[in-house]
Amino acid sequence: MRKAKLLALCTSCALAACAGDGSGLDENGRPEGESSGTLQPNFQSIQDNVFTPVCTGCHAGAAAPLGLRLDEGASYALLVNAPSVEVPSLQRVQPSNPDASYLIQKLEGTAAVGARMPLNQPALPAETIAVIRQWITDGASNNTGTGAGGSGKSRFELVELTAVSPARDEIVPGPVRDVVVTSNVELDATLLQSSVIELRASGGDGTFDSGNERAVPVDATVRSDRPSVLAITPRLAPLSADSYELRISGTDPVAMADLQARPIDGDGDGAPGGDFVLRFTVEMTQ
Ligand code: HEC
Ligand SMILES: [Ca+2]
Repeated sequence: MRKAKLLALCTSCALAACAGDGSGLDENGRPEGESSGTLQPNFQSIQDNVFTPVCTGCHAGAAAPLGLRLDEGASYALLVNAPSVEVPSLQRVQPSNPDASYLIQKLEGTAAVGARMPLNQPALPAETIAVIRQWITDGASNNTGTGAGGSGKSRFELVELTAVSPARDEIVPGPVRDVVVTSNVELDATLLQSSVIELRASGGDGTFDSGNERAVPVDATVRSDRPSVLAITPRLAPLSADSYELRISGTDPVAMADLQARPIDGDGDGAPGGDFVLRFTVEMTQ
C-alpha cells in the first residue's frame, strides 16, 4: 500500500522531492527502462546516466585510474565505504555524508588532490551533482542487485562470489591496495578469518606449487551488505609485482557461507561448496 502511494507521488514530483524515501522504489518489478532517461537519486539511475556514459572512458578495466572502476558491476563495490587513494582518510562514498564523500569533492572541484572530474571535460551540471548527493544522503543503497554475475535463476539458490578488482587472471598496475570480491547475497561476516581467506604470492615464478610461495597476511572487511562486498587488504603493505592467488574456502573445516549457513559455490560447479580461487598478476610500471 505504502509503496504504491510513494510510486504514484514520485512519478509526478520533481527530482529532489522524490528523494525522501529511496527504498522500495526500484527494488521489485519496476520495468527496467523506467529508471533510465531522467536521473533519479538511486544507484542504477546514476550508473546509467552518469558513470557509464561519462566516466567509463577512463574508469574501467585494469588500467582504471587509481583502481577506481566505474563500470556496472564494479562501481558500487569500489565506491561505497571504499577509501580514496588520493586522500585515504576519506571514503569515496560515505553513506549519509555527501560532504565527506570524496566522489562529491572530485565532482565539485573541491578535492585536495588532482583535477575536477570528469577529467578534461565540462563539469557535471549542478543538478546532476545534487541528485548524486541526494542518493548519498539517503544512505547510498544499492538497488541494482549487482553481485555475482550468475544466471538469474540460480542467483539466490546458490551463494556465488565474483571478483571485482582485480578481475580473474587480470594483469593490473601496482601497487594494489585491496582485492574486492562481491557476493550475490549477504555473507556471514563472522566467518571472515584467516583460515577462510588466504592470499599467497607466487614467489616471482607465477606458479603456486613450487614451494617458494609466500603467505600474505590480510584483513578482510565487509564494505557493504545486500549483497556483500568484501575488501581483502594486505596488512603490511600494498601488493607489488608478483602473481597472487586468493583462496576463499568453500569446504570444511570452515567454509564461507551466507546468513542461512549455506556454503559458497566457490568453484562455480552449480552445487554448494568448493573453494573460490582468484589469480591475478601485479605489474609495477614505474
Ligand atoms: C579522461 C579520463 C577520466 C575521466 C573521463 C574521468 N576520470 Fe576520474 N580520474 C582520472 C584520473 C587520471 C584520476 C587521477 C588523477 C586526478 O585525480 O586528477 C581520476 C581520479 C578520480 C577519483 C579519485 C579516486 C581516488 O581514489 O582518490 C574519483 C573519485 C574520480 N576520478 C571520479 C570520476 C567520475 C565520477 C567521473 C565521471 C563523472 C570521472 N572520474 C571521469 C581520469 C578520468
Ligand atoms: Ca611459485
